[in-house]
Amino acid sequence: MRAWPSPEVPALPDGIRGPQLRVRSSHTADLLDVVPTGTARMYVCGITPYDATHLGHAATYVAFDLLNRAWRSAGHPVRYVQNVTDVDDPLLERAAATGEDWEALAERETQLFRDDMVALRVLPPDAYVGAVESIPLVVSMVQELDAAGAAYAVDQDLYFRVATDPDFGTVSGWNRDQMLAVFADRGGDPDRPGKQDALDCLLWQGERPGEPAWDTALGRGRPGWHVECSAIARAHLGGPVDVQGGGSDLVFPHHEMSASEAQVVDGSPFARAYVHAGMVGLDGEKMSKSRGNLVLVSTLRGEGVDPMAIRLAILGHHYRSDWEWTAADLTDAEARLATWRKALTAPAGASAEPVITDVLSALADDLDAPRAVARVHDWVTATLGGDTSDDGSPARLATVLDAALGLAL
Ligand code: 5CA
Ligand code: ZN
Repeated sequence: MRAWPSPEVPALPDGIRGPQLRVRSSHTADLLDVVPTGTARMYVCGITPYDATHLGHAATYVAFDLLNRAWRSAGHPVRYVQNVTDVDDPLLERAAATGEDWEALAERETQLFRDDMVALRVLPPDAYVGAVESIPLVVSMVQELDAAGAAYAVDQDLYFRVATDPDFGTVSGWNRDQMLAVFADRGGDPDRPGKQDALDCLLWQGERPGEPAWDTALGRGRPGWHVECSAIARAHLGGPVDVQGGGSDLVFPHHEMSASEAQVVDGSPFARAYVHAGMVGLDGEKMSKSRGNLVLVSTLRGEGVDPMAIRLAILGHHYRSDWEWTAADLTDAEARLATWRKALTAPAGASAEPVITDVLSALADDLDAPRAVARVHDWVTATLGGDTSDDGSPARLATVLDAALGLAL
């Protein structure tokens, strides 16, 4: 599948390099050094394209864009893979409800997502991979799971036996009760008769009347959700990946299951770090397509909002925190952006070198964008307050903000 065009990433000014990156992973209590050996490899779960990009999606993809940029600032090449869940229950249900062709719906919403990512200056993945085009990969992975004794049939469907992974549960660190409490709400079917364990998850779904299906060695059907991501990540990155990413609603079951499935066939951990972005809410509820309480990036863009103001508003919140989107987030960011532009296009400003160091350190310290933003804002205030002691400093700082924060001013 086509990704989207990349924004320019300027080289950091001479002599400037970011520190090594540390992030929080769900599977361990400590901050983790994510220093890749050779090329850094990141897999981030992509959209299910049945409705347009909302601020929650945008915040999650901006978070992993910061991670991608922090690695690059530290001098590491990065290989980044993202999927598109272009066949799954929510997409088919939406298409059935509106009478639209499911493929047309997926293509339209994927294109809108690409346009939103371009506007927000999010670097594209090196491989942008759909579930449909990955069916052969999924089929061969399910066959490997079957050969490992980790798959069984219930009617026409195939299930993953979670008990075959001795490390099942270590990605989330959740106990069985916590898992069972959310499994049904997050695509699982704990009560289906014939399953060996309530937590076993679908690998392959046999054809249902009126739903799309493909002829494969597993019979006619379509892929389960979790194995889609493990199969794509294994084929396009190899394992273990340095970072598996997504929003915190994917910690369980999605990231637990996809890691387990890969671990059973590979005999090694799926990822070194499992990094999760917090949930963005609106009016006290998680922003979600199924709830319909959405602020869409494309709506804001259509109203003429500068995408850099949207990005700056997102950067004002730490990626791991849950936060509420408010209209004030945007108006504050718009006002801030105007003052930043004034200071950063001046011929001289307050001393920039310590600010550059602090911005890169903040980002390397578990992607602390709010700290970086506050530091820049202090510099802007000093510069506009008349401190022009450093010739050329605005241009140097502007380059770093573009490369590391993705803010083209
Ligand atoms: N296709 C699957 C992943 S394989 C999926 O979860 N798609 S999605 O469209 O529902 O979500 C896309 C990404 O946005 C996921 O990483 C998800 O965790 C994240 N996300 C969804 N809602 C929010 C929200 N309210 N705040 C922050 N991130 C969110
Ligand atoms: Zn995924």
